[in-house]
Amino acid sequence: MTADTANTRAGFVALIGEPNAGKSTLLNRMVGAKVSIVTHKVQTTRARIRGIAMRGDSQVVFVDTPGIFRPRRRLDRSMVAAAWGGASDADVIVLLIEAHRGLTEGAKSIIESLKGLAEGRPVALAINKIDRVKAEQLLALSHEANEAFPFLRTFMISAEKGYGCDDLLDWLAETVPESAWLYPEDQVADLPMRMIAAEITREKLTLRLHEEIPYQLTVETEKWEEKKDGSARVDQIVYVSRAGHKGIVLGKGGETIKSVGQAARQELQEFMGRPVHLFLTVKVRENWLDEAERYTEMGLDFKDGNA
Ligand SMILES: Nc1nc2c(ncn2[C@@H]2O[C@H](COP(=O)(O)OP(=O)(O)OP(=O)(O)O)[C@@H](O)[C@H]2O)c(=O)[nH]1
Ligand SMILES: [Mg+2]
Repeated sequence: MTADTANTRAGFVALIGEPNAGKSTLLNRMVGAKVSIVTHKVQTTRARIRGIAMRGDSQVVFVDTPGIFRPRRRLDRSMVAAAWGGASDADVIVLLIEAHRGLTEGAKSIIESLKGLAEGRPVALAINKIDRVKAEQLLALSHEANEAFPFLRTFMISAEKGYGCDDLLDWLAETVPESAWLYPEDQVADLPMRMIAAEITREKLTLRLHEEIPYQLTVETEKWEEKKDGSARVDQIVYVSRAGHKGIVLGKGGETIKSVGQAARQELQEFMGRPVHLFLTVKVRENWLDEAERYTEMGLDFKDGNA
């Protein structure tokens, strides 16, 4: 054993579950910074996003994944494949289910797939959003879920309020393998800045736009320029798939895109701790959902075959 690994532990922990289960909220809570975007809508996260938490001598690298659901479009298939890829590469898997929704058909189907994939790896259950239910309900749910799968541990948590999160992190810190740390101690995310910046803008768009539109757009950081005064100029493109969507994203007199830009700039500035000039351009690109390059930009594998 080298001096580096004498007492340290490090490993990957995949957070998996149905869309909206609270995976990204939990990752941000564990890391203590907003690394992954969160909205009240399903299918917010599109790719694997790593956030790093330190606990004693352990480094726990959380892998946030897209929600697992029955895919319909090509993008859906890539997202679900990324989620399972995250789980199969991880040292430890945490399945999140929502306390108030219980063991849904979707959760049961994830559990069935987990049976083949777990292969002796530690798998824990996190019943999230316990702030939304009465304590009595939790025992029955925990029992039902543990009948369906031999979870090594069950945690009752609220990712939003923080309940139970310390216990979960303690357990993960002692469960990841003995290893040298995988990242510098002070690093919180493993995602290029241009991608974090694009995700922040996509979050603001998703929060302000309705129905199908958030699912039909993508954001890319096209240019990143460091200025002499310490600020950064960031140019992004919002790709929409229909001409009609462009007007909606822009809003009356450009109001919507303006408020999205302001909110995104503010958050990006807070994240970077310095001034940012953000420029958004909306472009119609009917086939972006079938273009391999768009998937590469998102950090997803492009799935061949019909969507
Ligand atoms: N009440 C309550 N709400 C929560 C809790 N954790 C997350 N939420 C909310 O649930 C919604 C979804 O949270 P996300 O973290 O985006 O969920 P996700 O699993 O990453 O969703 P996808 O990326 O779409 O798969 C947001 O509105 C969160 O604020 C919790 O502990 N309690
Ligand atoms: Mg998410």
